Amino acid sequence: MTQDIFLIGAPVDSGKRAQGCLMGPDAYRVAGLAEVARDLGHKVSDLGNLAPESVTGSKSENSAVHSLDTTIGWTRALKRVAEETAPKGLPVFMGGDHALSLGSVAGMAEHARRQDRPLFVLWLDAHSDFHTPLSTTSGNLHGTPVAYVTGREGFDGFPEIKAPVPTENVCMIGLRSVDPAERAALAETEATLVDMRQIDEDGIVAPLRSFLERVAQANGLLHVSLDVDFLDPAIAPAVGTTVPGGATMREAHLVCELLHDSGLVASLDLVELNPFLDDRGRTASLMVDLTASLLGKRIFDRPTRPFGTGSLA
Ligand code: HAR
Ligand code: MN
Ligand code: MN
Ligand code: MN
Repeated sequence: MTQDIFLIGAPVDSGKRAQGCLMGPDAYRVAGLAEVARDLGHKVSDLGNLAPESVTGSKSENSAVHSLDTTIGWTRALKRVAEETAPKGLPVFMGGDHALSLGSVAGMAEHARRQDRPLFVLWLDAHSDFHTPLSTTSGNLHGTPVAYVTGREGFDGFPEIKAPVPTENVCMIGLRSVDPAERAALAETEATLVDMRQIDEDGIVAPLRSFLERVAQANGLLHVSLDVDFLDPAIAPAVGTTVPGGATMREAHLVCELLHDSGLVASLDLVELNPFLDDRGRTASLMVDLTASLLGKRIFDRPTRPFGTGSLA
């Protein structure tokens, strides 16, 4: 299955204090993301880099919160480009820090609403990113997108989300750094939370397959948000928030290979790459390799087991 792929550079660097993610889109270009996708037979358009809309005067009740105007500006711009590109193909958001998902997922939620289909979100991350601007103690808004898109309170000034993603449509895989306020809030939800211990004990395939099965049964659209820190920092050092004990090379490829076989992916974020921290480009190259697996690269062809038939449970 070949697709129309839209590469959207989103040099968002407002979601945390340490800078460098703004270089992410160009690192993906240098690492050959467009060429890899074309080699797999896809039609690829690089739309260049987006800029945030101009926003001034936003204020948060939480004095820790920083870069609110810029982050709201990015959210508006990204939401719009997601809404524009999703009806025509597969948008790939080349970040940029994880604050970009405030906009990409908000736009996909609107796209899904217009299609009258449910949106599902797969969050591949060490972190749950379930703070609100009121609960965050770091003030770093890259830790908030899942709360925003599921309709939690506290996002004054951000675009309205008409059809928030139900928490039962959210699956987080790779968790190993969850703050107390996030833990308490997540306990009130129906989100599927797959931490590293579960992956160690049961493997990464079982929870992913059962989630994909649910997406297929519901005729859902799937947004995948891949945070570099999902991966173990030994293989992916170019990230500000390294957390030891992450996914291995093969676990990550297997996730992407299964995502490809599912045929369900409607949009993709590549986030938190900080090229300033990379080691001879290897993190950028790994993220491109993983994207290749997600877009159909395989070692050998094999019969794919269909999703949505209930046969995989
Ligand atoms: N929970 C912490 C905070 O809110 C760390 C969030 C870090 N988030 C990312 N993206 N790096 O997952 O500050
Ligand atoms: Mn994240
Ligand atoms: Mn993270
Ligand atoms: Mn590969």
